[in-house]
Amino acid sequence: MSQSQANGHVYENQGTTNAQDAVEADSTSHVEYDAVVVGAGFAGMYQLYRLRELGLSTRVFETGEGVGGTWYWNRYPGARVDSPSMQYSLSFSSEMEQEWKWSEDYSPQADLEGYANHVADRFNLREHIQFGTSVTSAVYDEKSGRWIIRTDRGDWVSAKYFITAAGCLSATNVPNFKGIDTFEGQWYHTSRWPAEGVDLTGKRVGIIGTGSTGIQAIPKLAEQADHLYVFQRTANYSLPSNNKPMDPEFERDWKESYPVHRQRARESVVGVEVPAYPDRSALSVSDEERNEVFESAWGNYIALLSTFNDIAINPESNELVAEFVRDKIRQKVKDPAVAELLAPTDHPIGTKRICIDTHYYETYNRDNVTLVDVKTNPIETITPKGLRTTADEFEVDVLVFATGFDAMTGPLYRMGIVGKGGLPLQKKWEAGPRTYLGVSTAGFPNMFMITGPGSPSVLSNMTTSIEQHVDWITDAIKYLQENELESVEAKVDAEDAWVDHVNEVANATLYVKANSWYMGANIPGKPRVFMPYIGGVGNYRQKCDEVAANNYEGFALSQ
Ligand code: N01
Repeated sequence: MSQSQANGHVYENQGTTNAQDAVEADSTSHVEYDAVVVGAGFAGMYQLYRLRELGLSTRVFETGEGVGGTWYWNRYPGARVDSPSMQYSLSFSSEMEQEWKWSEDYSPQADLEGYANHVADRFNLREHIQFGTSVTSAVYDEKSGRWIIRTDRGDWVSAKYFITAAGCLSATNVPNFKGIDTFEGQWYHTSRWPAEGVDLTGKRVGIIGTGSTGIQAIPKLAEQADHLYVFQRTANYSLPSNNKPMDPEFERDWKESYPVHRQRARESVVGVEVPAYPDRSALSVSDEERNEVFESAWGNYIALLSTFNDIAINPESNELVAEFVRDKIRQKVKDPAVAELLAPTDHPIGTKRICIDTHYYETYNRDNVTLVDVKTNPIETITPKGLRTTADEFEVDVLVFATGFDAMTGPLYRMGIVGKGGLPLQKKWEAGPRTYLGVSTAGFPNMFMITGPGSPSVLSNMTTSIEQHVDWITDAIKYLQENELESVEAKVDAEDAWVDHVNEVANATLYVKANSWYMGANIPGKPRVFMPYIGGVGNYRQKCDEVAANNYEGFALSQ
């Protein structure tokens, strides 16, 4: 590694020796940084920016060849954000906020990747990012009080602070289908879609998965393919995005009062400013009034689940919204049997991530689209020519896996994180993730997780939550520096109390009833635990601020 790459100090032949196998004496040179950040999406880039402000030498490792994280990897046709563009953006630079122009209400992948590149260029971040490099292990060396970080390039560095910014949905999940190796066509996971695209003209295409990704991709794949087979195991609730080109007047108005909008988002429940509805139960109004309220929210889907105060907790109220959405599906899909298959009945609405679409249900009215129910007749095997269910055989040229992610913990486990006493993170969390505030975990000093399990993260507008975490982490590091402290580590009792609280608020909702990736239910063998914090972005921020104001209450600080 060259000095110019680094802004850290190069040490020859000084491998640290006491931290387990991965840290054993190493004959290669290494660089010592103040901080290592893993991931160059919005989280990693903003963390780098803030640490540079503090004067810390920082290295960012990024598996991809470019910045953008989610928006670098998810290039599948139809990929688009589901938070409004004016709110799904970084707020730390008011100049950038004013300069940047979004072309649509809900940005497509290309715009977001372009924005990520703009952030990197505008703030000269690239020189501190090592692309095409995956962290293979990060081991805490108790003797030196430093993290030893190894990469798939065979090199290693050390750092005082180790910060994960690898996203919650970056570890792809391709189910272990029998026969997958025998398939003679092309297959792709949506999150590893080739940058140059895939020409599907004249092809028979099969897609497995009807979550947010599948629901966005299916209308686009149907436009290109000769025939599209959609293999659906579980129907999902999807609402129309009503996406449209950005209205210049709306943009101007919003930009004029950006700080007010941002503050409202920070204090909100899900990190997005949404219309306020009266605080009342869905059961407290007439059918007519309720339907009017639902109709009004249909045009602003983020609001639908906030129209009444008991949709997430009262099965009866929840069912009223669910049936409203099922009716919409029945109105859109011409074949009643297909409509019934597409109408979800096995989980309360909102307990799996609500999907947002552009002409999803209408796509099933096309002659070249076939919906295949793989719940009733599961996929038996992938064959050389396609796929066989227990009822039928399908020949396809291309298979698309929209089969999701090993969410939240997956990206962390893939980094091989080992804390004090040689304890792997995966071992510590074998019964489910245990964190204090979702940002730290006992036994892993000076390690911070941006949008980790136990924080609002995936239940919120990610840019709001990312900025809150990065600011909090940066302040914590500044506090250590100013007070000449060497390390910060969550205390076990504070962590236990936080985990109890995370579980208590989740258990008071209907969320725990669904077999969702929030619960780890999509990955065989993963513990069934509700991973994100559902207590609300605003409340969570307040709690984090209180902890900081009380000299990092619940953390052990050492000199
Ligand atoms: O993944 P998913 P995703 N046989 O896990 C099916 C974010 N996101 O990539 O439900 C057959 O939701 C599985 O079926 P089932 C967003 O947070 C955001 O779609 O397990 N089917 C399901 O249908 C989202 O929630 C945006 O029965 C199998 C699908 O694959 C998250 O990413 C866009 C199967 C996986 O759905 C993940 O969404 C896209 C098998 N063996 C994503 N295994 C926006 O911002 C899995 N499936 C708009």
